[in-house]
Amino acid sequence: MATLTKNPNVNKWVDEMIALCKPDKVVWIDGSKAQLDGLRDEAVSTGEMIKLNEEKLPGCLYHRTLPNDVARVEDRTFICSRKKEDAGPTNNWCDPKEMYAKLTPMYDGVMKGRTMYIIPYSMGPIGSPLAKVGVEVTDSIYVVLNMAIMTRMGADAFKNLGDESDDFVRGLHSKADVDPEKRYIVQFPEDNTIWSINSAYGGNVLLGKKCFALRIASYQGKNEGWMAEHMLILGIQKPNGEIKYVTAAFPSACGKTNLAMLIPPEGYTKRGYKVWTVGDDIAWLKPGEDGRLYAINPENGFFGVAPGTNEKSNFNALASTRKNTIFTNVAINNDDMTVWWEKLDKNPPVNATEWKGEKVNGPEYVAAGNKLAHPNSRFTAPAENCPCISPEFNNPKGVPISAIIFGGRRAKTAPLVYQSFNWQHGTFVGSIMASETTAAATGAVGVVRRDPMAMLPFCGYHMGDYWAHWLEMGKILGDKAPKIFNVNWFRTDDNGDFIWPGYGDNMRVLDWIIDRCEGTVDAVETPIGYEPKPEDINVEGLEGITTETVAGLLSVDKELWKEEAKGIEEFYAKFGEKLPKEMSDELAALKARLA
Ligand code: GTP
Ligand code: SPV
Ligand code: MN
Repeated sequence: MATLTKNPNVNKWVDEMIALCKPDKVVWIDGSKAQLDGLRDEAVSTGEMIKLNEEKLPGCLYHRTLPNDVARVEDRTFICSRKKEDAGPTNNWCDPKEMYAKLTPMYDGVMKGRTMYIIPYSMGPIGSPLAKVGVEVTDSIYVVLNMAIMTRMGADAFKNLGDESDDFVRGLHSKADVDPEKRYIVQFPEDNTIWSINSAYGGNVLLGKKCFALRIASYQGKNEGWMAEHMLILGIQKPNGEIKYVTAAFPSACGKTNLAMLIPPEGYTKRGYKVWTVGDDIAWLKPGEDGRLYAINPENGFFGVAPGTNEKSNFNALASTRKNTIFTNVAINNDDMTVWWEKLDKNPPVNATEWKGEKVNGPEYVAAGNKLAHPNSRFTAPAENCPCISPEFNNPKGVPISAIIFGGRRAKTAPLVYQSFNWQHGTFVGSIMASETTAAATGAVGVVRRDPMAMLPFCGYHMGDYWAHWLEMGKILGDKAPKIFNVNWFRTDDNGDFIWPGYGDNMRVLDWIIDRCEGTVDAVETPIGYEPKPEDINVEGLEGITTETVAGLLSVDKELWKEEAKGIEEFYAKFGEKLPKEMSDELAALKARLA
C-alpha cells in the first residue's frame, strides 16, 4: 500500500521498520471510516474484539488482555538518554546503544505472518502550534482502534509535519509473544523514538499517550520552553458566564477523570455554575502571546478507569462510554452483551463473564470476594461523546490557566486544600507530592511513595532538571503565573473511611481556589501554606459534613509534618547536585516554620 506522505524522513524510517519486523503485509492507516470499519470487523471475526449490544452500546467493542498484561510496568520502562545522569535517579536507564542492540533481535522478523499497521497521528488539534506529530507502527488492531479514539489519527496528521520536517516521534510496537519476561517500554528522548515490545495493554502500547505525550514531550518541553504534565484541564463557568481554567496533577487512579468531568452540587448548578472538560490526563502548557500560561489537551479521547464509575460518581464519564467505546478487562453481561464493573450498580450480572474470560454467576462470585472487572480495567471513549466537553477543546491556542492543583491519596498528612506562598514554593509543593499506590501500575497497592507532580513514572529526564525547568517557567511567567494549590480528597477517619464526600462536592474546594485566584477571599497562614478559614468552604446541602468537619480536614499535624520533612530530605538526597538550591531552601524554610 502506498505511503501517505512525501516526507522522506517518515518514509525512510518506516522502510527501516518494515525491513526489521518483516511483516507479511503493510497497511497505512488513513483514518477513513471504511478502513476502520473493516479493521473492527476483522478484529471481531478473529475474536480479538467482541461486539457489544448494538442498541444499548452502539459501535462499542470489548477486549480482554492477558492476565499478566493489565497495567503499566514501571520496572520494565526505560529512559535511554545517552548519559545516565540525564535520566536521573528516578528512571530506569540503559545505554541507548546497548538497548537497541538488545531489542533489535527481538523485533527481527517479529511480524512474520502478521500485518504491520502504520499510524500517523497528531497529539493536539491539527493546526495547533502546540501540537506534535507521531507515527506508530504496530502489529495490533486493538492499538489502531484505540489510537483512533485517543488521537487525531490518519493522513491529516501529516499536515502539521509537512514534507520535510524531521520533528516526529517514531514509535515501534509489537505485541510479540506478550511475554512479561521480555516486556520492554523504552524511550530514547534524544532520538524522538519509542520502542515497546511484548505488551498489548494501554499505556504500554498506545504510544501517543504516556510514552510520547509525557516522557518524550517532557524532554522536548524542557528544550523548547514548554511543559508536558500529567494533568487534567477543566473550565469552571461562573454565574456571570466567565470561565476560569485550572489544571490538576494527581497520580494514576487518583481522580483526574472524575474531577475533570464533575457535576457541581445542586446549590451551585442552581446558581449557574458549570464545569467544562478540556482534558482528563495530560496537559501541554506554553506561555501565550499575552504572557499567561495556556494549555491544550494533546489527546482526543479518555482512557479512563472503569471501576467506580457510575451515574452518581461520574455521570459524564459514563455517558461518554455509551457509544463508539472500547472496553478493556471489564466484565460482560451475557444476557444482553453489555458491560459491568465494580460499583457500576449494585446488580452484578448473573450470567457474567469475568475479566479473565471465565463464565461465572456474578452475584455469587462477588459475594465470595472476587472482582468481576480488573481494578485497572478501562474504557477508551471519544472526547466528543462527553456531555460537558469544552467548546474550547479544539482551540489551537489552548485555554489560559488560572490555577495549578496538585494532589494525591494521603490518609492523614495532607489537608483538604492549601495554597502555596508563590510559584517557587508551589514547585516545592509539587515536588513533595506523595500518594498511596494504585492498580494503575503493577506492584503493591496502597503503599505511600513520593510522586513529584504525579510525574514519577512519566518524566523523560532527570527530575532535578525538571524542577529547574519548573522554576525557570515561573520566572518567564512572572506575575502572570497560575497560582499553585494542593488538595487531598482521601483523608480517612479512624475506621479508614474517607471523610470528604469527594466527586461533585470537590466543586466546593474549586470554588475557594477560584476565589483565591481572584483575590476575593482571605486565608489563614499555616506552616505549609495558606489554608481556607473553615467557614469559607461551603458545606451547604452536605449531609454529615459541618464546618467543624472541614476544620478537622484542614488540620495540620506538626508532628506528622516533621516526619514528612524527614522523608522529603531523604528523597531529595537522591538528586545530589541536580537538586535546585531553591528546593532545599524551601525545605529548610518549611522545617523552620514547623519548629
Ligand atoms: P488515570 O487514568 O490512571 O491517570 O486515573 P485518574 O487520575 O483519572 O483517576 P480516576 O478519576 O479514574 O479515579 C480513580 C479512582 O479514584 C476511581 O475508583 C474513583 O472512583 C476514585 N475517586 C475519584 N475521585 C474521587 C474523590 O473525589 N473521592 C474519592 N474518595 N474517590 C475518588
Ligand atoms: C495512568 O496510569 O496514569 C493512565 C493509564 O492514565 S495508562 O495509559 O495505562 O498509563
Ligand atoms: Mn494517567
